[in-house]
Amino acid sequence: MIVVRALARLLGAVTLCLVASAHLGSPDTWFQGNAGPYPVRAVIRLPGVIPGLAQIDINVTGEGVSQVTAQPVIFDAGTGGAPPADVAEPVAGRPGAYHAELWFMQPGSFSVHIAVRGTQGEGTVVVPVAAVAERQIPLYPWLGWILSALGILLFVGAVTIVRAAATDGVTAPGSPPPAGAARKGTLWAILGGVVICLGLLGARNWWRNVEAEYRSELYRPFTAAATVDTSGGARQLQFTITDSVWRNRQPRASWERFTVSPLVPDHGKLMHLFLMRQDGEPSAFAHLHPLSTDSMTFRASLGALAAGRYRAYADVVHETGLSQTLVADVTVPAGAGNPPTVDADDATFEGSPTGATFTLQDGATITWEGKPDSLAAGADATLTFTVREADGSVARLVPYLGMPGHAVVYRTDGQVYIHLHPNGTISMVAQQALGSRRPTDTLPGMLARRLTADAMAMAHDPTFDGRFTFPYAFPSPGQYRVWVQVRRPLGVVTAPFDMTVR
Ligand SMILES: [Cu+2]
Repeated sequence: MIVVRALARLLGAVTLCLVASAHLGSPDTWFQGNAGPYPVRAVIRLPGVIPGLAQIDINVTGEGVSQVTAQPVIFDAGTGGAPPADVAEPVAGRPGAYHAELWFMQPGSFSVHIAVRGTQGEGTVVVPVAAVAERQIPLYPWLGWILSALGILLFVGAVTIVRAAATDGVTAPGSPPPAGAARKGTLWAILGGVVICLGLLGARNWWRNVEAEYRSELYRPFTAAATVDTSGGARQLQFTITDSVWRNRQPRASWERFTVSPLVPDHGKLMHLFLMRQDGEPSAFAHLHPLSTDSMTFRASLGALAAGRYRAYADVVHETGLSQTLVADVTVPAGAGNPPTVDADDATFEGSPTGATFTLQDGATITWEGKPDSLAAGADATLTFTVREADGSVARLVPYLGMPGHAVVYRTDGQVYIHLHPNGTISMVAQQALGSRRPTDTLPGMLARRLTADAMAMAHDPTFDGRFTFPYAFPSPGQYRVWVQVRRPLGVVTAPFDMTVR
């Protein structure tokens, strides 16, 4: 019985453990862009455990494609230190579709280099991926029972062998067992059983250590806190990174060497902060860009944001290309007057969805094209939106943070949050960081300085078509809200939409 209990405990130690994720409940990476002359769409599904096997689906449009490869490259090793690229296999019956599987052997900030070869030449694109252990795979009960049964069988077998060795083993063939052999055999069987149990106890301790080590390497985002400062009359949101790993720049887990590196501006902003009101309809929402007062504290004016209980999601990107979402709860008091937000890219909103089309203040509309009543979790649901002028013509859009439009997907229980762009779930600056790191970028901040200079020089001249898409699949069932933001002559505008995911 001791053995059974020890085995049960050994197996029970491997239990399910889900932690908050880097992307908050939306672990897959979606990408839409160009590999040289070839338009590429890719989804990278990480296993959530390290080491683990990632599933990569690539869709290439364009003629004459002869080969598609995928290669995982960790930030600080470069392509020279990466395993050779895997050739993605064409998917039968789906022209342009390719599938590859890549092993991620250590946690960290990776890029998946997708290379396309064909008659139009060769093109490569870098897709940033944060490969971190986010969960422990549970021991399935049926597997536990099978292993327990086999373990008991082995134990009984081993004890029987020891007993036989002490009795039959020392008896000449054909002759009867000597007197007292049965007692001697029982003693040896007990001794053998005790030795095996001690071995099992040792194995249990070893296993517990391995498990503790794995748990200490599980991803956890930086801890943060948010408060509202009303001392200056206007309401200022103060968002503070309270995490000791960041304060002391001392990594604890091995992957944290990627998060103690400087922050870099994404679309020119060090932090993109979203506030979602938690207490019911009409929903209130803000997209703010707090300025850093020191490396831990960020402040932004709350403008005309309605009072209420909010959850703040702050997106930051490290120089290593690792992006994180930091979460904090905050209560926003009613404001005295409505001071304007300071940053022209900031926007606050209060209102409720009105189906597939939302009418903006200036009479223009934003429509979710082909919006279904509900969607299946995990199903590819390219979200297409059209902005139309009041007269019904498709609008031309000036860039909002370098893009025609931004979208935030949020499950109303707060467990799923992700910021989408037409190029997918990836951060632009993470892509630049992973693509433009040089072997000479050996000191923290060297690459960050170059990326910051590049962001300043970013051209904002083009205008975009008023129709744009976000590649995405809703990760889990639930009630979702999607906020779409574009820039209009009167400023940044927001349109809310609801979606039920089954
Ligand atoms: Cu932003």
